Amino acid sequence: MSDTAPNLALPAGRYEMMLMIRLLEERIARLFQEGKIHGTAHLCIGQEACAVGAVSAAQRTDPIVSTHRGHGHFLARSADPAALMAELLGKVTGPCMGRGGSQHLCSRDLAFYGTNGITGGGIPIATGLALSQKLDKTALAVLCFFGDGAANQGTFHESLNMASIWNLPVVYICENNLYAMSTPIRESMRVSEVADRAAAYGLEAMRLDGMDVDEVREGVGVALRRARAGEGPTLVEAKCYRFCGHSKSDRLVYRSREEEERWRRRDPISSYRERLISRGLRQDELRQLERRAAQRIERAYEQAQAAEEPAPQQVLVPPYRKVDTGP
Ligand SMILES: Cc1ncc(C[n+]2csc(CCOP(=O)(O)OP(=O)(O)O)c2C)c(N)n1
Ligand SMILES: [Mg+2]
Repeated sequence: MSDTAPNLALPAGRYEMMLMIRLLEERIARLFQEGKIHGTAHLCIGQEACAVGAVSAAQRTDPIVSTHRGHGHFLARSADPAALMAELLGKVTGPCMGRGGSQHLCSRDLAFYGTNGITGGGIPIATGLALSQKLDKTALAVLCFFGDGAANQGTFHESLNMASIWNLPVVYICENNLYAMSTPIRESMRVSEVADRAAAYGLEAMRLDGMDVDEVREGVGVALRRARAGEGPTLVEAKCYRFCGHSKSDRLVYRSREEEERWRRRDPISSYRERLISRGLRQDELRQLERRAAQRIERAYEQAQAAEEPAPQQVLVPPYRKVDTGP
């Protein structure tokens, strides 16, 4: 097998990318415990199908706006785990030269307009990006990720209204993992689904199974085509579940082990593996691909570990590094 980046247009490539995200985040969790990564990090373990499905439906130059839970979005776009790892370890080879970290991770070269520690903070940024695509008459459409908690922020309501009246090329993707920190969605909104709110602003609504990478890819693909055709924005709700705590200090007292187990049985990675086998992919091919994904993450860690720390005199240099955008 070659060592080119996983091809997300192919089912095996989507499987490999989901696995890379999972393995990278498990590595990140260990590095946190060992005190090698500082600050905070929110893991998307369990939500990989949303990231890979949505990003795989977009063109490489379509702008992406992410959230505080954004490692998966970044990796799906960049396919460069070493850059992400370096950023988290504060090394100069990170896309923000180690100064962005998990919560301020961005790369103009990748049209990746940032993870964001402010709940709902990315939604107006995505809306502005969509307005600029329209004014500049580009053929690009924006992917805007956010959580169910962010759908209760004013930024969500104002942005959706504005995007709707101006018919902006943007796809709003709510990764509804049923909780905002410890608050279950049923305690924070009266409507049963975030997608119900699309009607209030005259947007198309789309409800997707966020544990199914192909369903997300297909649905977001339809929404992107609508956006590009000038048919306006869509509010996509992808129901999913985070398998880990909200962040590193969460004891998960607000949800039951039974609920977690129910969702774990729908693990987006193992269930997709079964689907690929039922469609004729051989076990040994999958195992080879799994070994390669694990090697890629280990190599990424070694490269990031070996990279330089930023020099003090670099502090005034704008924190952007050119990222290899591949072929
Ligand atoms: C404006 C703002 N308010 C509160 C917080 C604290 N906070 C961090 S993450 C989070 C929950 C976000 O929930 P959701 O949007 O559902 O995303 P998830 O963490 O579930 O992916 C909150 C309230 C914040 N970061 N920013
Ligand atoms: Mg949530």
